Amino acid sequence: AITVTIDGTEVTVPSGTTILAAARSIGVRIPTLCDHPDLRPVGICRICMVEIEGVDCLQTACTYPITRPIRITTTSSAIRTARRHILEMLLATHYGDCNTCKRNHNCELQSLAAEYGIDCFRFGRPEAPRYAIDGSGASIVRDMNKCILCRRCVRACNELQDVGCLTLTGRGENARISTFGENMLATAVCIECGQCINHCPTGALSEVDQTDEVWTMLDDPTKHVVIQTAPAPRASIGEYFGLEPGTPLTFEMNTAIRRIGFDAVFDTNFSADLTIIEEGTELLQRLHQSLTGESPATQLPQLSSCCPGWIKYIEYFYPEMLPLLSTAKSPQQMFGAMIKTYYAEKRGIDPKNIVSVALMPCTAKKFECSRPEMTASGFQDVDFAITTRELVKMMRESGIDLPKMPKSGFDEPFGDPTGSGVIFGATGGVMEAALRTVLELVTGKKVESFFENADIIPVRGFEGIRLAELPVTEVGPVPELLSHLFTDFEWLKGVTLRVGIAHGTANIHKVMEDIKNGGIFSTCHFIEMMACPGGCLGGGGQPIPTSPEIRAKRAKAIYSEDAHYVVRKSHENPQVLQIYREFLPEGPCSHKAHALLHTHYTP
Ligand code: HC1
Ligand code: SF4
Repeated sequence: AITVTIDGTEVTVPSGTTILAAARSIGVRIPTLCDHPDLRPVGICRICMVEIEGVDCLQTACTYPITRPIRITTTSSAIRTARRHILEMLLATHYGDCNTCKRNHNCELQSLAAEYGIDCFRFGRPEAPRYAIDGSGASIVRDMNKCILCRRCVRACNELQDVGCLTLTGRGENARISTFGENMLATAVCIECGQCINHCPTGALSEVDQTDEVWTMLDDPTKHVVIQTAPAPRASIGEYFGLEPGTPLTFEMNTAIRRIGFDAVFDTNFSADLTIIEEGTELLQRLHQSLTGESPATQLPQLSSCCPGWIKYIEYFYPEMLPLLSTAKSPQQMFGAMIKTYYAEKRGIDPKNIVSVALMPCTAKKFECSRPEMTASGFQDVDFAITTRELVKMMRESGIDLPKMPKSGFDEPFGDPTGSGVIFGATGGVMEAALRTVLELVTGKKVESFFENADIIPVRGFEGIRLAELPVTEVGPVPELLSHLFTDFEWLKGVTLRVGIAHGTANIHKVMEDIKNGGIFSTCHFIEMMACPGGCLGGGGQPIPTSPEIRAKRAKAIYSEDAHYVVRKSHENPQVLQIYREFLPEGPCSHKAHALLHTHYTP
């Protein structure tokens, strides 16, 4: 350990710690633009310059490793002049007006310019845009006129996501961020996860804004506009209203959504539970085929299929492994199909007049609802997927101060939130919900008799890649729900279920390579894959900023909601069971269930 002095305060840090990290550890704030807690430091923007006694020129705090006792100054007239100069240079090439920018009030460049008292464009400003805005994709918009070349998007796309869509091209004043092969986003190899947006300090990247289209539908008296709300946004939306990350506003959000003008608000938890029944049943079918040798070609491990960013990833990079994907649609899409069939029938509304909106933490969900496979109801099943950020915009336009809203519940007939549905929002949540259900259905015993409570801790956490084993020591009689498919579960007795979890596509990449090479993950029975770091709670449509710390707080909120709900297992969700009785009487994975709730992705 080495002791250094920062602005007169001593601090002892392990050798190799950067000046930036050492300063942060004692609460000294050094401004940065290219630095991000999710990404490796690169020292490009140079805003973090500091003085080191005895060293001639200013040094970048984010890349300077502490290897000897030094005296550091983080604020002085020379430092302030240098930082101002950098900001003025950035503003000289930055085209666009803060007033008309989506990141107004949430832009790191804007905040720093204000902090450093920049009150004129000393080096001028561009009179006209230099680049055309690329809004050709389903989910992401790129406006390179606002780019400051910090490369956080490039690093997110390459380091975190391992997609390699974004890259730096050109030199000097021609340097710019482009897509690989200079393709427009509509044709680029992009998984639409939105991590580039979440890591951008300015308004150069944003989601395709569909709020105007939703407003038009809300204003049309002939339309019945409903919204389903995903599990992750409720744990983060408060961040845009001045609350700490991880302050859930589930029920305040319902009231706000009705005030905005939606005719009904449903909880995606319902269809998350439906997904678990379908996907869990499919897993049992695949296990049965493989363990009894009924079908030697059975595809295991089954890979989860609710994350559209991940689906795009496997389609692009591992098309030959598509048969491993569960055929179950995502909860968003299952709900879409149910709303325009079951709900329309029950409420006596012509499905052509139903507008189905989904509130999602995710940009790729926009792409997902526009997929040609997603029309099982005879219509586009989900019409619009809006991000948490877009809903906040609609709330602001409606003068809503969300935390002050009274609480209200969800609309019938899809019922109240469940613990198993809400944990879908965190990495490992889909797996935990699936295991709660599969274990109980197979053994006939409560999960609580195997674990301390319904928490299945071995699958929780933030490790990028996780592996867990659960021995099935006993089996029970086949429950009614599955009696159309199995006569007994003897074939599962003594089997150790091996499951895997990966989040962030760089981690998914490793797992996929491991499966291909016959490694440990090829021996798994089921693997949950989520494209975004932390799972959906770290999704590309969530409040900015993001960091491991913020995501951990959101996860805590999600798990504490789960612990407080009465129903914590998908197969105990009364509305889901009701749907099987009333609407899908042939049961999970039956012909009708397949037609509405499953799909196939073809290479
Ligand atoms: Fe998700 Fe899902 S968990 S994918 O993260 O399976 O987006 O929140 O709604 O569909 O339930 C997202 C979240 C979400 C779906 C569910
Ligand atoms: Fe979207 Fe969630 Fe997948 Fe991220 S992890 S791409 S937010 S579904």
